[in-house]
Amino acid sequence: MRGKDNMRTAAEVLVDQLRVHGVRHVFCVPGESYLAVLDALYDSDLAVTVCRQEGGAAMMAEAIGKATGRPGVCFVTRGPGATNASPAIHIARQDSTPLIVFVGQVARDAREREAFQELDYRAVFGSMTKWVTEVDDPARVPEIVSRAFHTAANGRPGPVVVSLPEDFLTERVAVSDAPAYAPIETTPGPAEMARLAQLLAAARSPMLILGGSRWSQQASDGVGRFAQKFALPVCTTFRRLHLFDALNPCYAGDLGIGPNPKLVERIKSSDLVVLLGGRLGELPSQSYTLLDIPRPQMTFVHVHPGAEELGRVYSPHLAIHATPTAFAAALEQLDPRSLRGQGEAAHADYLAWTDKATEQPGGVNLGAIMVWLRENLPADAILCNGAGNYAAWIHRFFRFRRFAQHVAPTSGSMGYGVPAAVAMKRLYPDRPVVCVAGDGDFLMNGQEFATAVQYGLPLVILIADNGIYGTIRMHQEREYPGRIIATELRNPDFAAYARAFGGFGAEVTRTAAFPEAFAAARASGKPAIIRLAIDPEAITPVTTLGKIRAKSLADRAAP
Ligand SMILES: Cc1ncc(C[n+]2csc(CCOP(=O)(O)OP(=O)(O)O)c2C)c(N)n1
Ligand SMILES: [Mg+2]
Repeated sequence: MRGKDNMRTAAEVLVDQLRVHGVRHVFCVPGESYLAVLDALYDSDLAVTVCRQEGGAAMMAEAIGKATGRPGVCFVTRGPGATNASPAIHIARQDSTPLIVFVGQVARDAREREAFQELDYRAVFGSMTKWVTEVDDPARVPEIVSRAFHTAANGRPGPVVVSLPEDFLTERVAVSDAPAYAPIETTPGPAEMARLAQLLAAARSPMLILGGSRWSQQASDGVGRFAQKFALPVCTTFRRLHLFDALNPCYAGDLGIGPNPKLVERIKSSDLVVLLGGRLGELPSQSYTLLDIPRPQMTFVHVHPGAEELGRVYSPHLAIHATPTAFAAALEQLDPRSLRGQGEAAHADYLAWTDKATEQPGGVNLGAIMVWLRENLPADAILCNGAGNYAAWIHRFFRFRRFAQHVAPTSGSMGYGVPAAVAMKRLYPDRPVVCVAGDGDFLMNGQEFATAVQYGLPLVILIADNGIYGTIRMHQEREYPGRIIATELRNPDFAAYARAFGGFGAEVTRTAAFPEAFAAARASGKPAIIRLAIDPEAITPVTTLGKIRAKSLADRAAP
């Protein structure tokens, strides 16, 4: 409770700083180490979501950072609370997402004794974060929190961890609030844009690749208009499909796992590649085979908000240190008159690749369900997922139309979809939210279904249940055919699981039954789980487990 002397506790100052910096949602699992912060939240108007595991809470905050571009915030307790939160910190790092994790710490006079649950956060999170710190002077809370927001959100965004010793949180202090942080837009220089115009005008087969963070709907629309004007083909990197309207006549598809071979060919044979916002990491670069390292084989322009990313892997012919938002605005002013790309042909390839679901073994065709969802979900619906082979059908067949319509980890962390869906439904109560999860993936954070029930969040979770850790089984059959170990799963009754938590549960064993089950899930008004009975043979949209095993055996038998 706030004192009458105009002094605030460090915890109260901290919560007031969150408000100053525009935070609306806080995710947490409580701990005795930061009771004073919880008490300060009691008096604030911030929406607090209490979760079942810090892994879920921190991923929810990360999802907020992804969808809004502003730091997501979570509070976890010391030691085990902090280590449970580490998957989300790693995701925020690899996905370039602004995230601030506040962690309880032992009292200042007990530090360095390995007190109860004590951890050296600088050592533990040092290589995973942009910044880790421990505050111990209440008067410096406004300064430290302000730096945390600036650091997490600016340049290449990423995670920040702030450790809060328990005893310091209740100390009273007279200190002023910091001003609100503002995102710093790094804009391209006129000489760089002039050079880019020359390169584009001279190119015969250019390609624009979009990735990374620091985007907005406006930036995506701006790039879309520029592309259309000059028929410039545009593709997206792994799990960044939402950065461009899939039905823009220049959209060429996404560079993920199992991309359209025609797209890969088109990029390899292009004479100019402009990479906007992304790092072109291992997955989109097709295991670093797409562009030569360090000097790409074609003229290569890299636009990135983090100066340290320019020249880190690829040595660009032209490096532009700019945020995608600022670059998109500058791009609209650019006039490379003679530019005429192959946008229409690239888009025709994309449409043909994604038009119809491929044939699959078993009663439920996940591709057909994605096609149904893309045709029947309202335009403002959000899709969330984690990692597993099931996601291949989302990437291939769902056509994302707007920014942040897809919330999923480029870092390939399982267990992300359920917490992300909870966060999206908390943030946007009026927008339909669908989570697609694998059976393995779902149970890594399935406990957060309880959080959805607790807050009355009617999201719909589709569990693609094939009874296996399918991705790993696929690799296993390729490398060690027939030697199946540790990839089979005996699953619970997922529909009954949903009902036991107080939600809606259903099961679909035939594709044709899906629309009715989906309608019933939505009509229930409750958080819902629909189990999809997927044949384990249906391992990717283009092949089966049996075929992978047979090929591997045949390759081994060959002299
Ligand atoms: C946290 C985490 N642990 C392990 C992995 C390795 N991994 C990647 S996909 C996968 C299996 C996913 O299984 P499931 O969710 O059932 O999807 P499926 O591949 O069967 O469609 C595993 C274990 C990972 N990516 N992330
Ligand atoms: Mg599975």
